[in-house]
Amino acid sequence: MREYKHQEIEKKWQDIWDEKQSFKAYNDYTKPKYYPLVEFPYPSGQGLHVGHPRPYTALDIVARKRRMEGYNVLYTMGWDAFGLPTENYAIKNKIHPAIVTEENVRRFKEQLKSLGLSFDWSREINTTDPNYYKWTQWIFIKLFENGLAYKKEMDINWCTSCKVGLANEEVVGGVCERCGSPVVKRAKSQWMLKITEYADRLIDDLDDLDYIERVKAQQKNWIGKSTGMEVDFTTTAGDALKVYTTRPDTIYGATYMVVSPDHPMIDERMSLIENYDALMAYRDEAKLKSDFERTELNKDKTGVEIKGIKAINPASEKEIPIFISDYVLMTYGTGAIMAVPGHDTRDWEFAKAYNLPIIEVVAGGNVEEEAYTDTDDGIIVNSPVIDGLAVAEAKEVIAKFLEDKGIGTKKVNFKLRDWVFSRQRYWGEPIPLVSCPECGWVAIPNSELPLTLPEVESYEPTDNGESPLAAMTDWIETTCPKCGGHAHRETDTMPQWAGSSWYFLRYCDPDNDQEFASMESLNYWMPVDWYNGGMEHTTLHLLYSRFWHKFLFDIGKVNTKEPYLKRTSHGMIMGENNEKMSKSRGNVVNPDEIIKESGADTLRLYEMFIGDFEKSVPWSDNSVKGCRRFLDRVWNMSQDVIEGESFSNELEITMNKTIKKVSEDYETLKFNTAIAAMMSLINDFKRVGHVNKAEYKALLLLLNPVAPHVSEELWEMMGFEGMITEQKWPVFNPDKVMEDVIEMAVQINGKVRGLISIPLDATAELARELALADEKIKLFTDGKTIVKEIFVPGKIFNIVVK
Ligand code: ANZ
Ligand code: ZN
Repeated sequence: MREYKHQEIEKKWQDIWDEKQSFKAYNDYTKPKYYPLVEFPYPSGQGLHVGHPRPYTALDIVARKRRMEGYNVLYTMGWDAFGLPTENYAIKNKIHPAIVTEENVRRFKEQLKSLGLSFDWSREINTTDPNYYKWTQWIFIKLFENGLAYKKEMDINWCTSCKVGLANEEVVGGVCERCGSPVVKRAKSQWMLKITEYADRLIDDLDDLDYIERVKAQQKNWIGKSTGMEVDFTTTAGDALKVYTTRPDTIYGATYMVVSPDHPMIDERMSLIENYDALMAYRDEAKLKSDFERTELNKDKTGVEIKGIKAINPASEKEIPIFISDYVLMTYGTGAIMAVPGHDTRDWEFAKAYNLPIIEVVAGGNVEEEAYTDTDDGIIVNSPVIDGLAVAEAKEVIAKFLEDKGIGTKKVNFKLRDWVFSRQRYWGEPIPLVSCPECGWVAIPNSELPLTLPEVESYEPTDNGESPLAAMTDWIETTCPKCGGHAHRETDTMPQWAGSSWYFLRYCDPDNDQEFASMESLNYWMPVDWYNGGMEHTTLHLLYSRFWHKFLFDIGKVNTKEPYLKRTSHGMIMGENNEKMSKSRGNVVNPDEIIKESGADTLRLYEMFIGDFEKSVPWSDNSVKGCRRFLDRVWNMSQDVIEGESFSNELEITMNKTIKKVSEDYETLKFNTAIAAMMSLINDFKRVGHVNKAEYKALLLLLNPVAPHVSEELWEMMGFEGMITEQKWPVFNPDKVMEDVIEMAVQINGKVRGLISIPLDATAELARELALADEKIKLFTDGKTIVKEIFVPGKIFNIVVK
């Protein structure tokens, strides 16, 4: 018996697959297609993390199974390679980011190849390749031409350490998502993309998609559709102060108003305001806080009353004070609110701190103790126009009342903001626009694409917030494509999210130099059938790419309104002690070492076996060894295989059941239970004392998607025909998967009183014996006489007692 030498075997089959192009996706449009997709990695300097193989192996299993089921499968890989870490590394080590990228990609690719993933490497793409980003720039120009890209002076999130503007999504808990440094507000003119124009469609179209629920919920929350009213409150300054509220039914309880510290009314009404300086001091303080800090619950409420101006509550007609406070943001609604301390927690905390009246307008709580917010089924009180009405009805009646008075309009708001699309950094796609004093912003002609990054002396970001490209005078000075006059190039670059917003389209036709992909290839391959990726990308990449795709659909460049039919997500792999793996904790597991010591098949099997795919799991060296032992057993068993071209009688049911279980579990992310079923199959082989060729073949076929190298080797060693990757997926016989023990309901006088576990082919005698021994059923039969029994084999047992 030969030894299981994983290093030799794995190298051997990887070379054969390469040479035979076993996993090539053909543009053979007559075959049924399947397009599984995994998120392409950012090739960081750390190399592959053991977290990467988890999702890649999962969809590799699906891809391999689909090929065996007769599909033409497009499963491939690429590099999302623009971005800050590479640029920061380049700055520190004075190496061009393109060279750093090349080196990192080389290493990543070698590592991924050593995992035996069935990627079609002929379709590999790289977002930093000018032949790729030519099309990223082309799409940007289309967005610009269609009015969806615009430049705007705005307060942006500025990372004090990376020296770069960040999108809201990149600020987590008030700090930079990448480096953890504080984020402050800074005014800067930025390119923006109007993702908000797609807000409704991005929500509504989720209904038709097979995304896991938590992804749908997070996207909906992030877009944050809110239905309410804008209402004008008159002020003693003579003009109206407009608020946004989702609770117009509580208007009688509005005992004061709050405007954002940067609300324009403050400067507009400066002459009437008695404490302007105090307001300015507060405004300056608020600038230092992030939106997250400002709107957090459970923080001390602060604010300053605007002295000299009062407002009138249009329902109660009472005069009420106006405050500025940082818990009201200028960037949402109208930047002003009617405060209802009886029924809003933040307002309640503020009212307590500033001794403002709290009025109950929905009955049921105790508003002196806390805000009563759970009011969906409440009844309105202390509100003349709507007293006694239920909340839902009161909303309608008061809306009509305010509309009739001409001071209220219904309004829908979204939390989603337009996407800040420019970065003041070097290592990104140049924005292909020029600024002309005569014509304004003009796109460069297609013939000049790609607009490549020029070589610069230094990639260092500048303290004044300009991109390093701004120092490149030769490059900047250009002529206007429209009027031929003197013009300047845009020096900002695109954010890292640009290249990944459409990469799945490029995989369909990666070498096309006429279009980003031909319509023919898109018609065939799109949409992606199954996309698996990290939960952390739900509100960023996943939303951005859906937006770009919808836009491309609108301009007739893609054939489907959604890019991905199905979205699932994997849990993270943690350190042994359940903490995040990190260099500083010293708990990082290197996949190369596992592959070297135990083999890629073991690593793949282990990562699929380790636990519920959707949950995070701690690493365990011990179970890695256990997984290797399982493969050893499969290997050693090869020498005991006896003749037999069909399943033996003893194993027929077991074989069919295992095929069914493994096939179904692979489709529903239950890789761990699929593997457990194969482990138990081996025990069954031992139990009955033999395994024949048909049975062993089936096991190898089922195992192949998880452990492709060793299953190929054993297939060859056994002298089975062809390569295992060229075989058909095994099918089960539905007649042979019946359970042999079932749970049968027992009825006493027509009511189900208990369940008995009983063999499928049991007789009425056995059923009676089991039923009368059951504790629950005994309660109904003890001391009674059985007058009749009706036994329906395999279905139900009826007893009539007196
Ligand atoms: C009165 C009221 C009474 C409110 C009540 C709530 C409860 P969503 O659902 O998130 O859209 N609001 C409006 N603009 C704001 C801003 N710029 N900054 C902070 N808060 C703002 O929330 C809408 C509610 O948030 C609005 O309805 C308003 O408070 C507040 F029992 O008006 B409400
Ligand atoms: Zn011009």
